[in-house]
Amino acid sequence: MKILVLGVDGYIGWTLALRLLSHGHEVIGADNYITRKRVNEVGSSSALPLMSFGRRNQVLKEKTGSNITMYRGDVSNSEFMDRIIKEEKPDAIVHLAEQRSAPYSMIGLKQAKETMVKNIVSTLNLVYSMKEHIPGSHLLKLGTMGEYGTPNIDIPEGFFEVEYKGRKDYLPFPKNAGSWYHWTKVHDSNNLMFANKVWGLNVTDVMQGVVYGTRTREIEETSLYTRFDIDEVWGTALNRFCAQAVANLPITPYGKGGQTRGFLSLEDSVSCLSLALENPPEKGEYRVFNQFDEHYSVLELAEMVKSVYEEEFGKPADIKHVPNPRVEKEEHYYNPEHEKLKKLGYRRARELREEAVIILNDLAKHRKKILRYKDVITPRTFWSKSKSL
Ligand code: USQ
Repeated sequence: MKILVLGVDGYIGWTLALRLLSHGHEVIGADNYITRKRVNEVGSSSALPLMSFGRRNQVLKEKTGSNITMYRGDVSNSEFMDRIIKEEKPDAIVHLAEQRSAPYSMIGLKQAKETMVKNIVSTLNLVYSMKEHIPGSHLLKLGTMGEYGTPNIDIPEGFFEVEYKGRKDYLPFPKNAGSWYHWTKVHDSNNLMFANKVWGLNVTDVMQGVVYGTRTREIEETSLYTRFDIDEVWGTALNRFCAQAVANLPITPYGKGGQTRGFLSLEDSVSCLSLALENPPEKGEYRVFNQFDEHYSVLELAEMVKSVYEEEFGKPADIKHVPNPRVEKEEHYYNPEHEKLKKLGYRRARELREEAVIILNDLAKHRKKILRYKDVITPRTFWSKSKSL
């Protein structure tokens, strides 16, 4: 298949491209490298060495004989989006080119607007371009488990049967996101459902949990590393906890730490996305996958990292509950379904503890670099105090 990966320079985009190439697909990529810039702006950097895209693509060619055809640009620019789709006419498109940080979207109005506009407009550009040039291709769009929020009932995969005042219907499950970023994904999902309804576009909307990990099986050397963020804006829970342990900083569950989320490794994330691409939806179908392996509370993950670091590495690690910068429930029910990908053949690659050992080992080699960024690890973006201008 010819597959276009939008956001190919990102944490998941790069590793997915490596997996797709290894499966014999042709990969076209697009990116404007904005995440590199935004991470630098908060005084941070990838904790692992990160070569330029061009250099990584060159190494890829030398090692495997194939690489990515790259387009540099912003997919919220409709002319740019349209040009790639028209020139390449891919069989499938993976849309990962959205602003992906919840804290970033909560800094203030400027960041909230940027997140809203860029994310929603890029998806709109894409569906219009697909309708015009490749109406039969498959759009695999990255949404988030955070679209559902944390309701006090089980969460289905996208739709559920509901009975109200004696009548029944099969409806989208209500969404209740927790940041401006997460709401953009809800708005995207609504727009995709509508594009499917009016034009019959083939869509897989992936509700993905929090991803952790430093590598996938294609990454055996540092020159092919993907980015790995640890600061309070761009880093995510388990990755941050491992970096904190390695840097001898306290591991920071926010508040009580009972916040429960679906998690999955980077290896599993790219396996699931490849499976979804290689098993496309029916013609004219809009389908939703809940993509995570297991759910954990952040305190459970903090305790797991502490115990792995102490038992396997023989080093001490501390856990410190810090005031929660976010507005979210710290204790709640959480039970989302996640069967559809398993039915397609998804099995987790490794146990959580094994993956934590790999992450801690990789990070330990770059401890000095992590220590350079220790000041941006502590939370300072507060949901309820975001700036008005
Ligand atoms: N958390 C801590 N301590 C930390 C960092 C986070 O307790 O040092 C807690 C947060 O309060 C939250 C949970 O961990 O309850 C998850 O936060 P996160 O920063 O790991 O992830 P989140 O902001 O939810 O966003 C990340 C990705 C986003 C993706 C989402 C999937 O950045 O792109 O959509 O995970 S999900 O969380 O399922 O919505």
